[in-house]
Amino acid sequence: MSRIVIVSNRTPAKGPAAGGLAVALKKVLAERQGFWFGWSGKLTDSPSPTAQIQDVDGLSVAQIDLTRDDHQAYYSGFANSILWPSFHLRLDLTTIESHWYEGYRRVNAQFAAALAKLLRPDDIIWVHDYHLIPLATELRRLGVRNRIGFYLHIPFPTPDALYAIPHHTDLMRDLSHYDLVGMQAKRDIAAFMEFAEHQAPPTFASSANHHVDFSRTEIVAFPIGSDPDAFASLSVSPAAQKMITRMRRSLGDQQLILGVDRLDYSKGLPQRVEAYEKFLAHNASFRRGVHFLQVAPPSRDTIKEYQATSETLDAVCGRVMGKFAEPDWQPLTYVKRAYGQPSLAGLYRLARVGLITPLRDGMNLVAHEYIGSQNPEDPGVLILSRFAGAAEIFPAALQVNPFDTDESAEAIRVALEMGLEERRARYEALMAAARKHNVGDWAEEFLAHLSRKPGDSAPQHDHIYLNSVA
Ligand code: ADQ
Repeated sequence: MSRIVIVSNRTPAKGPAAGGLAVALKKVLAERQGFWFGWSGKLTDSPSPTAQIQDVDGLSVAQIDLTRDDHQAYYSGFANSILWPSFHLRLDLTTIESHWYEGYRRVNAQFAAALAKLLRPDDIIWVHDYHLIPLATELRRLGVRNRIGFYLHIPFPTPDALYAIPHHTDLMRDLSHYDLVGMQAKRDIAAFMEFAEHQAPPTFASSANHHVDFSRTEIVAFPIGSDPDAFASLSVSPAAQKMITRMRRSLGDQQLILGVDRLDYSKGLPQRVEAYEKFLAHNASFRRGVHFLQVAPPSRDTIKEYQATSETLDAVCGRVMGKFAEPDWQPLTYVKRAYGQPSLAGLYRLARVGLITPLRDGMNLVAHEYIGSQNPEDPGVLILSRFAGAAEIFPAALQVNPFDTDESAEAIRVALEMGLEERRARYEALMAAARKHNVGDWAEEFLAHLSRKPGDSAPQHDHIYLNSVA
């Protein structure tokens, strides 16, 4: 059986895996042999031409170091100040520095050079996310002929947002050098098709001679999931119970409304707090009977747009406290730190409402985890943004437009007043969908596709929306 090589910006650390994705990919490697390749997290004066291989909890991990300048241009610059905001349709939050692109390509070339030395001819290579779009091009340039797949964890941009990215045609040509490109949702495939069919109009800086040929690349939607049954078990584990007991003590009879996110402008946090503010303003009888807990540890906090989001959130939370808090009742708690999965599972289980309202999201695994953690006898209600990839999987959630804070406020009221029968019916539909899209099957399906030799017939499953784009 071929080895599997997983490539991502960062590799897993020692200790329990932080998320379902890392668990599922570790399992793939344990079953199929292979290794994980990525950046070590170390910044050095000169780039490392060769990867250091080490054993991380029985997993073979190959890592390279990057120079400070390259990392800044590749990670904070091109990947997270251009690609991330543009792919999330936040062109207003992009910062464009032309030299970042060179750093981005340089790091991808460095990844390719170090990785190529470790490859065997029949290894199957699975590359993850927007940091590494050019990797297949760089590997092919070095003569690598292996099957190479790419999975985009974030949404694919609409054509206008794509055209706003410097060198977008080169990036799309990079995608055409993969054998398989996987995306989260039908929405992403549709946006990709839009580009593939019409391609970018020329500008004075780019000639018209840049048609990208996708005829050798399969583009398939593989919606990612979590392991809902693992969350069901975790949510009744002693660690989760400890969190539940602690929370019950402080909540008393109040119903918990919960948000869990990385602190990122794509997650719609200020809008969410504003929706809660409107809910309290319009439904005075609920005051003192509810509490909103938002868990949002900082991420990418060296980037100024992330600092600004954090400040906005501080201000909105302060405003709601000032308006509604009383000496013996606080409307919300905002916690800026991460929790381990068992504690999160406890919080999810206790929450009568899961408030998951990103402005745009590739999938949103918190939605899957919230569903998995519910008590089937007395489940909570998921309020979900229609702009998360998860919205395609979970029609039984209360879906809202996160920009319309009046609508989200009304959804909070409906969720809190929902009777047991409807909550159970919705939960059953949601749990069935979460199981169907579990992360283990997701990884197996992607790899089954990628392992096919050209000419083999396609496996039959309902994730395929497009086989190839001519
Ligand atoms: P993220 O943007 O990080 O991921 P999400 O899918 O919601 O978003 O979360 C990923 C993981 O982080 C989950 O397992 C979750 O438990 C954990 N997490 C989130 N907030 C946390 C907190 N406050 N404390 C502790 N853990 C927390 C990107 C894309 C998503 C896509 C995933 C996977 O942006 O759209 O769903 O990749 O493909």
